[in-house]
Amino acid sequence: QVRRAVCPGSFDPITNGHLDIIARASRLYDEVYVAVMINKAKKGLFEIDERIDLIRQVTSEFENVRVEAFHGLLVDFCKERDIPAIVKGLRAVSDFDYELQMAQMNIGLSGVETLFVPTNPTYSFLSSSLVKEVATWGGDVSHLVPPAVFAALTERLRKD
Ligand code: COD
Repeated sequence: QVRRAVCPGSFDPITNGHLDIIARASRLYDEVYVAVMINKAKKGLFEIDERIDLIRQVTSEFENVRVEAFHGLLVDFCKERDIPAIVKGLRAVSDFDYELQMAQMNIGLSGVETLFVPTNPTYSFLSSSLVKEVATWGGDVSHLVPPAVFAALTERLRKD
């Protein structure tokens, strides 16, 4: 029996915090799917294809990690691929309320379990939105995202 898990998110863009969770999941499971949510209502800084491309680049060392887009319910993505577990990072108590709601909804909908991994304390304050905000105003985020993401951010923000 192949043990599969999914790390879902918006990944706009992927940060070192996301990457840490994906790396740890890849050590615990045989196959890890990184599922990039398509949200038509919310235009991000990066297109879905660009996010996927960046995630593939920065996870290329992990042979058991695959990256895919999804829309609709995460539990349907899981059902279609026979994935029994969602792996999420927990940064702080502030994440907990909403994450617990989603976990309980997801197990109620289809029996998919959610496992929480405590964030590496180095990244506990880190989010894609803060990275974008700081980078927009010229702050240095090079230690918060992988080099390929830093390059893409710099390029994107220069154009805008
Ligand atoms: N350290 C560790 N982990 C982190 C960090 C960090 N610094 N930052 C983020 N993470 C982890 C968290 O586990 C987080 O949940 C995940 O990475 C993704 O983060 P984001 O910000 O890219 O993504 P979100 O929060 O926008 O993603 C939300 C989902 C896409 C997971 C959620 O909305 C979802 O499942 N949507 C699908 C629709 C659905 O099924 N809805 C019903 C849910 S009950």
